[in-house]
Amino acid sequence: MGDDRGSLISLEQSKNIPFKINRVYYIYGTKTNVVRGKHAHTSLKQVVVCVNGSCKFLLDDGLKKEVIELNSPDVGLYIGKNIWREIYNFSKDCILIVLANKQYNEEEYIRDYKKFIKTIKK
Ligand code: T46
Repeated sequence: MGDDRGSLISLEQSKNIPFKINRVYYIYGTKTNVVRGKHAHTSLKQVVVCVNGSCKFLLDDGLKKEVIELNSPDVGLYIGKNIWREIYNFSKDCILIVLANKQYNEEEYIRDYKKFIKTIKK
């Protein structure tokens, strides 16, 4: 919805975000050599937008791995449940905004890769 003044992107639940938004958080100031994530969620759905800078997401469903570089504020990455993610190669100016369908709940995190593989095979 940009115009000659610049760009504007609107995120609306059940319109361009495929769930009810219960939480928004953002990540910035991550050091370049840091790897974030290294976990999966048993029920959480999220959309991630890199509104500034860039980083890479390794996504793994236990069968296939895919690397996606986020480097544009007009791209949203949807991550459903039971997807292992590792986030790395952060540029100094990287800012991620994340919309989530649930409030924060550490109990639905799987932070051990072997446990993740066991869970998805059930
Ligand atoms: C994901 C990536 C992109 C909270 O208290 N509330 C929150 O909403 C979140 C997300 C985290 N926390 C606490 C839990 C930890 O003590 O903040 C600390 C850092 O969280 P975490 O290690 O999970 O952060 P990341 O950057 O590794 O992962 C987060 C999300 O957890 C994850 O779902 O996809 O950002």
